[in-house]
Amino acid sequence: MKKLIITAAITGAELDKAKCPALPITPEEQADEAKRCVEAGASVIHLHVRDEKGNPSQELKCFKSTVDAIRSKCQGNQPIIQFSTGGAVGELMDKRLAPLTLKPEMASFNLGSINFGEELFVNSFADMRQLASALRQQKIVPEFEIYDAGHVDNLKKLIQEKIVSAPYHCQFVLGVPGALSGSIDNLLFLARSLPADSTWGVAGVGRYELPLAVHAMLMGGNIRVGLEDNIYYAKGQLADSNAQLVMRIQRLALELGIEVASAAEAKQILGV
Ligand code: KMH
Ligand code: ZN
Repeated sequence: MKKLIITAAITGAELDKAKCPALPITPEEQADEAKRCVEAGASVIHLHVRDEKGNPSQELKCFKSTVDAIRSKCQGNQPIIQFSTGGAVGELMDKRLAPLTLKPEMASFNLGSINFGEELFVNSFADMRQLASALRQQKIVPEFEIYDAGHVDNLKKLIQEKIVSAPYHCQFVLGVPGALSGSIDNLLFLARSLPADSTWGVAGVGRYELPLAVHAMLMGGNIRVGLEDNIYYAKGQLADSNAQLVMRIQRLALELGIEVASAAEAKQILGV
């Protein structure tokens, strides 16, 4: 049976410690949290970073200090580090691409524009072509972020244009206010709409995180959890840490007889 890849989205760009006291912000906090997540079964760290003031940043130097801290904390069991190229809402593509010269193993590839709460998260076709070219240049494996049903069609359009090539690692990010909600029907629809030669995972936002994760497990998909997507462990109970959310997935997988991929195995599966 296929091994389960768990991604931990540990920080994101939208939260602060006032809303989520457990949120790792500094390179040291992010590295400690990444290590705990890897020990709990995560093999991919989806990474956003902050500047000295704790604000979201796409500056190369901020990514570098966090990556260096993670690499030195996780010696002997290095996760795949996946840079966010989405950044914070409103950031332009040139800035979003700046840290890619650090050549992380993976980077997110947002497949279209959506309403993001009251704001707009813009990913035009021109943006996507620019991103694809930067990833190709640096030999970085993309993870295709799908927030809405039409984003699968956008992926197919980019395939037709030969802008991107197989295999396609897709992440359904469901439940963003302004995009597709996290119903099981939506997950089933998306999973059967993907192009051939795709793998997929699901990141449920907020209350969708756990039910979508459980369904994905049974469907042979991968799972992303973490404070970027969901700050609660249960209704009204804030999560203590990202690792707590990862550990729950690890336990559920164990009960179902599903093996969790190690970081080395995930690297092989994802071809990084
Ligand atoms: N912060 C969101 C607006 C990504 O990492 O590529 C976008 C995001 C996607 O988190
Ligand atoms: Zn992100």
